[in-house]
Amino acid sequence: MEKFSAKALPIAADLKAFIKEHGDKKLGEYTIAQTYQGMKGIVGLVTETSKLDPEEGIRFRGYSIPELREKLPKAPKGFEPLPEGIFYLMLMGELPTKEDVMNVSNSWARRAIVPKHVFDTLDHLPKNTHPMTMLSIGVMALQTESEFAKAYQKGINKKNYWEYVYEDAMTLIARLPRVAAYIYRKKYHNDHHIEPNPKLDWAANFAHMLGYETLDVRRLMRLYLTIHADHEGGNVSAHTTHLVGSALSDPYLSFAAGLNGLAGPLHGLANQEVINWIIEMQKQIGKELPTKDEIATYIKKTLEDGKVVPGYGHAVLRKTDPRFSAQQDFYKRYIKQDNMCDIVAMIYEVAPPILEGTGKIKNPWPNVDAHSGALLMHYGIKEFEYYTVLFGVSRALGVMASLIWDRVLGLPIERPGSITIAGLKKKVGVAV
Ligand code: NMX
Ligand code: MLT
Repeated sequence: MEKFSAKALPIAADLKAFIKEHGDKKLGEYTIAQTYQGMKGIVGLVTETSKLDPEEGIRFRGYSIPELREKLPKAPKGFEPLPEGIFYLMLMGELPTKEDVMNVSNSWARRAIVPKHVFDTLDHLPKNTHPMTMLSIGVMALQTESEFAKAYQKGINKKNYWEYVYEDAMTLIARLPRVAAYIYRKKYHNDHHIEPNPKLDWAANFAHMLGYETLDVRRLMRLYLTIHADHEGGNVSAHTTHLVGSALSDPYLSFAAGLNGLAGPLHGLANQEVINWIIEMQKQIGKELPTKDEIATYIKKTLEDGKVVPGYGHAVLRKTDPRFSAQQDFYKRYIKQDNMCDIVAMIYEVAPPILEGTGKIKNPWPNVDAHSGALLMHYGIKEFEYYTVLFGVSRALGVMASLIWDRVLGLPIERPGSITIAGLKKKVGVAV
């Protein structure tokens, strides 16, 4: 925390001076259409942790995914980055050393004990509760532990908010894999739970608690939890966490809200949808490995039925998502042959021209969710209804790092204006 405050407090002071001097300068103009089309292209947020370029994809504090796979510290005998490293990078704005990563890992291991009432809460839910609903409820149950909420009730100086948010963020990230693994083992393994192993890194320990001990799954989990961590500030889960946090709702309340956004099929749930859609395709065609022509027909039918092709398109990206490419690379490097991954590759060849042909889909290329499920299926993690939980565990890293920055920068409550249809028409001189 000392290292962070030494870095962040001067930046916060500098920002205040910057806004005082330049606050009245224009950032841009926007149209009526943008107001109706999800505010796309309107810059209304400041997010430090990562920045998305429509052509090139995501950069975390300036580093692309291939660069991070090379530069971030790895576990002994590991080939993929440790997610502790990307959290450090997003929070501190600089690449961590091996020791920095060990410190984060140890801090999370020390904080990882989940209070019993969280498990009791999950145990009382109906068996058919969706894993994302369970995760959100699990995070809400963890909220009893919020240091920020307790301190605020006692009364604290604004200047110190960030310290409590930092504590909560670290504890929440530390406990999240245990809660997520509990949900998995409860739902799919008859409540046979696996105790954490504090000697393992965060991702390997998560894989262990899920019931997967191989080096391959550890590798996949480290990559998965790294690449899903953040996607600048405007995506639904990040923006929601930030928005709810701006009311000084504590990190647990804020993150649970973000998770509820991630649970939507146009956002994080798309990873579950992709596998569901491929399995349905296999059933309809009656083959495990359909041909490209058969896949094309299935895609066209999906569009004719007024449904989206899951895993394709993006609100900002206009090229293949580098997170998709990183997973393709993982497949080629470590797996080499798998029918489901081969189907993903065939869809990549077939889908873009068909989607482009509609003339309305702005991005015909695959996003992160187009590939992730196939890799998990390969290693036997076949319960695709659970996949968004993995995304959620990873997304905590980015949105919690951002929430700490929100409070250290002293950002106020978020409250954009809104307008009625009549108000809009009046503005452009159309009779109402
Ligand atoms: N399949 C069919 N139609 C699509 C697709 C798609 N993959 N992508 C966009 N469209 C449609 C979209 O529904 C809209 O139709 P209409 O005008 O009839 O309302 C039209 O194309 C224009 O949409 P865009 O401006 O290209 O996309 P938008 O920014 O509105 O939405 C997504 C972005 C990601 C929500 C959209 O591409 C989509 O629904 N993709 C499939 C779901 C998905 O993979 N989501 C995961 C995104 C990544 N993540 O993890 O969050
Ligand atoms: C994400 O990772 O949040 C998604 O790609 C969605 C987005 O960026 O809007």
